[in-house]
Amino acid sequence: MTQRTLVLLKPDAVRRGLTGEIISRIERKAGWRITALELRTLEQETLEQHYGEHKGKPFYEPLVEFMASGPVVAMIVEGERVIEGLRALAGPTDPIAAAPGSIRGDYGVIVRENLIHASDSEESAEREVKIFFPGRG
Ligand code: RTP
Ligand code: MG
Repeated sequence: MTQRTLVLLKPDAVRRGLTGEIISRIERKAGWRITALELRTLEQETLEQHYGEHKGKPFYEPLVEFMASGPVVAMIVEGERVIEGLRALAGPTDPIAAAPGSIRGDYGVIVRENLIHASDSEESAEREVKIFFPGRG
């Protein structure tokens, strides 16, 4: 089942110089392809659309502030079961609970600064691709 997903390498990943490492893990998965890639500082409006489901939660404001604190790398990744696959490669939200070998498990400590976002379903992927790459909707 070929799918596409929206991936963000969060500002902590860019600041720490981990984007190359993370991108090469994605590229090494057989049959997955990066079909769009951009370094971009996110506008408030984009973040409100992207994280709308979390509005009102205690972590929402600090999350949006963190996500606007520096550039992110936004990507579309396409390939076999890539939605589930990228969630597995990222690991669970809390990096301390994430297994070594996953991106969050290898590099993260703080829940908010967990390096990577990957769409959590086909519906989210389509919605998020349109937000970050409107021309690719
Ligand atoms: P993401 O949406 O970024 O891919 O991460 P996720 O699905 O694993 O986690 P989600 O529940 O959607 O939360 C979005 C992001 O908010 C930050 N967060 N902070 N308790 C907290 O302080 C807290 N909980 C979540 C994380 O950056 C998380 O990835
Ligand atoms: Mg999420």
